[in-house]
Amino acid sequence: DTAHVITHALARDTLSRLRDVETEQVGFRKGLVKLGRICGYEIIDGSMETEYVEIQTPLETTMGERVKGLDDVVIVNVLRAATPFVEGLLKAFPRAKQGVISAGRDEEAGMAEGEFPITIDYVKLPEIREQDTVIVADPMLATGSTMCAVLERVLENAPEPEHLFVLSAVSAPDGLIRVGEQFPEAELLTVSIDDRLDENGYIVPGLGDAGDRAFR
Ligand code: U5P
Repeated sequence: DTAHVITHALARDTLSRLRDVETEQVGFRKGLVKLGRICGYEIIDGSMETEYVEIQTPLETTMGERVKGLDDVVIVNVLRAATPFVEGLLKAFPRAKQGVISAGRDEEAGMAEGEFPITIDYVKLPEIREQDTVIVADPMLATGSTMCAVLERVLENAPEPEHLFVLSAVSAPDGLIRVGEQFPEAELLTVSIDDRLDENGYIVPGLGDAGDRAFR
């Protein structure tokens, strides 16, 4: 019970297209944008409250609802694969602030004891406040090495936010366990928990290298 799986039928449909090796770059990017939007709606539905507001329709005054906290959202884009995913999230959270972290696995160094060394090149984050909902998005959570390095930077010198979501499209059990152990306050959200990691640290069945499929 380490993670919450987003089971919306459109999320499963969209992820299946992303997995398909026949889905080329434009389709892949569009799919990630769509999946980001669906995941954003699921986050709102699952964890954000509404308040009642009086509204005037063209006919009469009635009670309506408004989602609370939409001004207090910070989305962290883990470059580069998360960029289209975050574009979709921003459709659900149009007033979110966006942080950017360039973090990547040193794949030349290789995987040792289930972890990769992580290089962080660029970090630009908005201020994080207690009332914020922070969403750290990376389409793939494999060994969890990237996410743990990113979360360390996001949380240093910041108060504990109201919500800290770690959002991935595809995750591996090992990575979820690692992130859950190192950051127990994080709420892990994913569209699929896949079977395993291969010897190169790729998720199987997975969808391949998300950054390459979106951008190369
Ligand atoms: N990654 C993929 N596909 C995989 C495994 C990893 O694209 O099957 C990339 C992702 O872009 C992500 C990072 O940023 O590696 C996550 O790997 P890890 O640090 O969790 O091992």
